[in-house]
Amino acid sequence: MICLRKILYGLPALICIFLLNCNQLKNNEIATADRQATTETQHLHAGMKQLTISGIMIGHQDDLAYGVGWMAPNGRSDIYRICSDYPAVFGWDLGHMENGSAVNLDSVPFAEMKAYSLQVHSLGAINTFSWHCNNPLTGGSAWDTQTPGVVASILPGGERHAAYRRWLDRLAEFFNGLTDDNNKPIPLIFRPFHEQTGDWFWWGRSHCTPDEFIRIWRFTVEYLNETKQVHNLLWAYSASDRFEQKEDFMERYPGDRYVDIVGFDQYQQAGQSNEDFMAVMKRKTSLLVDLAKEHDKLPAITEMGYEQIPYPAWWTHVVWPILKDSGLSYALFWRNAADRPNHYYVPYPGQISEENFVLFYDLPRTLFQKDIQDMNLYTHK
Ligand code: BMA
Repeated sequence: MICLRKILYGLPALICIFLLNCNQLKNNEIATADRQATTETQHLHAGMKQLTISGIMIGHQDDLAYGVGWMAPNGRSDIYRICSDYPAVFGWDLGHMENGSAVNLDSVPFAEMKAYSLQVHSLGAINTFSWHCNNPLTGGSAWDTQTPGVVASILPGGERHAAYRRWLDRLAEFFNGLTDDNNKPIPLIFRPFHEQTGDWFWWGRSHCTPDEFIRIWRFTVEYLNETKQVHNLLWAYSASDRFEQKEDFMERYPGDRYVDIVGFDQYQQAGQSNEDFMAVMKRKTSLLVDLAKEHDKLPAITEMGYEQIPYPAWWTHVVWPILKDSGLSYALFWRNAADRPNHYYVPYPGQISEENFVLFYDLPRTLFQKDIQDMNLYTHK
């Protein structure tokens, strides 16, 4: 059932369902970066495009794994606790999988992440994976930027290249192992080497040349798609907040044949006024959406938030004005940590923006899980 609250207002959504069900994969044209992407993955890509007509999907990182004051496994979600609905997009992070660790850098066991991802898929919602991988040269964290030449070291011919292939082998096994009841790999979004316009990760702007960045990105795509036969990925290229012009955003862009989704990550900082945040976000979002149109990509805010949401009406007064006429596919809000009391980005019961989040949820064009479950994003013909 489509959620009733949105039927009342949601004519665009109904039109969208109609379009989704009668118009897919025109002329067998393959529009995904991976030309051998599974049919379901191509459907997801086409379906996400169509969905931008009816609204913007709302996402949350680690939504099912933990939240403020609770840890899984217990099938909870801070968004569900407030709205009786789940987000439409679920973010996960693969950091530490590269080492063969059983848990990720935020203590989520990969076995559970797999189960959650399958649950998300069965709900008709979307999974996106980022990768805060360790430094392959020093063994330090993703934030270890002291040693130069790390990206160069994992390129073909580099001293850590073989090790990097082993990392990708582990990711490939995970991606290929995410299979549905029919033994088909579930489509997902992969967002590696994110925030590359910033300097805080070893793959960041001041730690490798544009050419090195582009080469490692393309190698990663080709290795997973061709060597490892992973064909359930949409590739997301996502910048940090450090870009002013299109040229800054595009400096490390790997090319249209290697990207499906373009995005950026940006947070409202403590002390930053709502007006300032809205102005910056509107300007950058419009720049992103223009770029996405020029390159025929899906635009998204791949991370967003205001830590502790100190302003009670933030969702309808700040977030919605940014998103509402943007043309974005989705916006993903960051995690509600269970072990860091002040590190949360969506409300939980009792948080000061809880009521306002429900108003935001009730807006006809914010899309949550119940709004997209009947879109048959993966299977429509
Ligand atoms: C950051 C923080 C960290 C976390 C990292 C990767 O923004 O939330 O606590 O380890 O993301 O998820």
